Amino acid sequence: MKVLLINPEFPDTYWSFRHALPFEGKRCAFPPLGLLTVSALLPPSWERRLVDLNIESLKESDIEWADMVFATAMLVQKDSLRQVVKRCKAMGKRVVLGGPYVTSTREELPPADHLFRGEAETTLPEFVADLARGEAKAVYQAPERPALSITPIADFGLAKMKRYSAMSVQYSRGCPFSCEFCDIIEIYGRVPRTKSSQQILAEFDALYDLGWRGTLFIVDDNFIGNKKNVRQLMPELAKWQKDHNYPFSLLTESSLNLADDQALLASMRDAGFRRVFIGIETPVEESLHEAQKSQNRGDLLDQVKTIQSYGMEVMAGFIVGFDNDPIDIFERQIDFIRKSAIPLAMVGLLNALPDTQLWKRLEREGRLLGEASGNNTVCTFNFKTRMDPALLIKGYQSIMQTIYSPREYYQRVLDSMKRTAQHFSEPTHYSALSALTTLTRVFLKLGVIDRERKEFWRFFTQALIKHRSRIADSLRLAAVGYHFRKLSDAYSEG
Ligand code: B12
Ligand code: SF4
Repeated sequence: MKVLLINPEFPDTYWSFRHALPFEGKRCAFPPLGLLTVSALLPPSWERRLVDLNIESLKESDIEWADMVFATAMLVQKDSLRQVVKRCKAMGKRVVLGGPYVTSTREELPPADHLFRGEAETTLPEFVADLARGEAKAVYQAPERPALSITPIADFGLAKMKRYSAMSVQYSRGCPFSCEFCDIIEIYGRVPRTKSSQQILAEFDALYDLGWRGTLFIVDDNFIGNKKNVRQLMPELAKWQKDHNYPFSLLTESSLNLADDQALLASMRDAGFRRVFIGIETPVEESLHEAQKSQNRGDLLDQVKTIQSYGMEVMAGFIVGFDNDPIDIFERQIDFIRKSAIPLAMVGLLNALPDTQLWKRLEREGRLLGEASGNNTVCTFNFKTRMDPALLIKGYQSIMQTIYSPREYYQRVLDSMKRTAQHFSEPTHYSALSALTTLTRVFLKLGVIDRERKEFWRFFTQALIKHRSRIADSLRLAAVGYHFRKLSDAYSEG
């Protein structure tokens, strides 16, 4: 059996990092871990190929080669998914779909032969057996959420690693909180399930043996969802990193209550965590209450500062469009982001995702307008907002323009670098040649061609004086800032 695994294309959003990747000569930020996991669940004798449309195009010869096509998708990939299915069906292929979009959408899906709803650890082996008997079903619905002890090591070798700027692993699924807008807890549950320490370290080994060095994204919904297990893992992870001379710079997602646990923060620092993404959402208490985000309470700015003091750059999600947002919400978000020293502040408009508590409430209130695009940075709503939508969009654009204006952004980077200053030096895995190439590209684009070059040199001089040992980090942040500025320009025009 020959299986072609396809990851559809993402639109140009914050997380695509599309305008920043060319600086380091990469095509895409992260590999499609869902498909790499699916591949590992297939019988070893089956042949497989991966085509990630974010790094390459889908050739007719690839489709011809395959007996079966497996595609995944998030909501934001649905248009590309539709095209993929159309092409593969037109060439007479059996098409299998799975992933978060297929699991949670209420829309009509493209005409595939087999649909997988939910996690595939138990349903895929069932499908393989059914297929052998000629009795494969049209829909496979995972009966329950499987224990991660049965999740195999992802087939990392299938990915063209050099084209990605980071690799991904997953330690846990699910989150114990109950934010109203969140579909994680609907798809992956409220009881966080983790892999064992041996399992995750085996994945670190696999990536190390394949030659990966650099950023590793632990893609958990909430890394500290099961604190007991994470506390056990940390010393082992720290030892692994030390034994291998710190090959991976770790990035993960966590809830803000990470700030309450200084022992855990210290152990994460020791294990090599250098960046953490946090859902802060809003500084407005009433809106946090509305969103049932009870874990974000107290002095949020102070909590961000605590995390930064352990050497971790904080990245964060922010939302505007809550019913309780006051008229000055835009200024308040800007003010908070400025004071927080969070360079990568991902601000989005509230959207209701299918099956969430928010979706159900808006449906009850007769305010739901249809399914969202999944891209919460395009200026549309899928529900009737309390605030005038035109005002919301204008305010949203003003936040984007302000926080990504070069002077504001570079100041936040410098503030963040000051707060995260530690004694660890730059990772040793950067090759001198690639560092030099990146440096040249950044200098040329941001220091010579770009209209904001004066701000760049002002920033770079400061970084050189104050953070000489972290030049690679400052260049990375300058490149990412350019990406966000490009996006904010595009949104303001749109
Ligand atoms: C890592 C990640 C990303 C990475 C993407 C990496 C990549 N290339 O895939 C990045 C950071 C880029 C990203 C971005 C976004 N993401 Co994201 N992301 C995740 C996260 C945290 C982990 C994904 C992952 O690797 N999981 C591990 C694998 C093993 O799990 P899995 O994909 O679910 O796969 C299992 C099953 O679903 C199934 N399966 C999956 N595919 C297939 C295919 C077949 C054929 C079969 C049989 C089975 C199958 O088998 C697997 C094993 O059980 C998930 C949450 C989550 N827990 O999954 C959100 C999640 C997928 N993201 C989400 C969203 C909304 C986004 C953004 C739109 C956020 C934003 N507003 O900007 C952006 C859009 C991307 C873009 N560039 O425009 C939503 C999707 C909601 C939806 N209904 O589609 C999720 C569920 C989380 C959330 N609620 O925020 N994301
Ligand atoms: S903390 Fe994050 S993952 Fe957990 S329920 Fe809230 S939004 Fe979802």
